[in-house]
Amino acid sequence: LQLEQGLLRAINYDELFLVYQPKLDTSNMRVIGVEALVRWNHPHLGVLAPTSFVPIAEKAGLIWPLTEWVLRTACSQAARWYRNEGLDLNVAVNLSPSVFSHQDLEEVIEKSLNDSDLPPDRLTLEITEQSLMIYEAEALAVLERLQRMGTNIQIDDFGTGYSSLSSLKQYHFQALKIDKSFVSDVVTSSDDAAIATTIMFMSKCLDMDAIAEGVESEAQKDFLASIDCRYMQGFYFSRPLAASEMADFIRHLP
Ligand code: G
Ligand code: G
Ligand code: MN
Ligand code: NA
Repeated sequence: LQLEQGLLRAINYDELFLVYQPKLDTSNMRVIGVEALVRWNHPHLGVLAPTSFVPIAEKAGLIWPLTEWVLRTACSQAARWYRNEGLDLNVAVNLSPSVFSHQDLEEVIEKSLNDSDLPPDRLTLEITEQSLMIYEAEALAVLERLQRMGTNIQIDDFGTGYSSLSSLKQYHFQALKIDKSFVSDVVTSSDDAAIATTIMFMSKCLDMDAIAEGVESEAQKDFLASIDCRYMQGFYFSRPLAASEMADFIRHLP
């Protein structure tokens, strides 16, 4: 209950902040985009990870104001990187399934883009398979309009939920993100290697990109490269960074 009450204050009084984890094209070591990840700088408990408060936000009906805050902050940061540092970065925001039931979702996304003057193709929405299952028809219609507007849609944690393979066929998403639970043992587990290889194959057949998440070692990177997975994200390349650290990170890439 205390976290719940604190969360409303956190959203309204800037106790939340975003960190940004680079996604790389490992064929040329360029950054293809960054994923915004929310943190809560709690006045007594210190910095909290989203796993400890996003579920609370869901239960307390605060996921919508939280999502609005994240969208607004991520879009204005992407615009600021470009304006102040000449960094042209695509920024990705995670959308919980429940926000698809909100009637203002499209409007808030458009407003976040307009207010920050960010071109729609610089925004990526990371959605999970659940969003496609629970809100199938509505979610697909909303996503189709958002994609027509120019935003990119990626399927997060791919392979961990009930894959809506029929919606993958009906609808052309930009990318599948291979969940880190398959990447962590991809070198030692033949099952995980088979799953990663299958997701790669499927994404190619469906003309989507695939991005491996949670890459922590050179061996994982090499295996993924061997199955033609060029897009990767993970601690091996970079932990999530403060906005102010991004220019330096990019400057020091090989
Ligand atoms: O950021 P971290 O590395 O701890 O992420 C943990 C989980 O929290 C991930 O599943 C991630 O997708 C989720 N998450 C991070 N930021 C956001 C956010 O802004 N909104 C939602 N809905 N989930 C987020
Ligand atoms: O569900 P989602 O993919 O949005 O989750 C992103 C989460 O994964 C964040 O909590 C982020 O900090 C975490 N993460 C990013 N890279 C790595 C990594 O290489 N290893 C592990 N274990 N977690 C990672
Ligand atoms: Mn994500
Ligand atoms: Na994920």
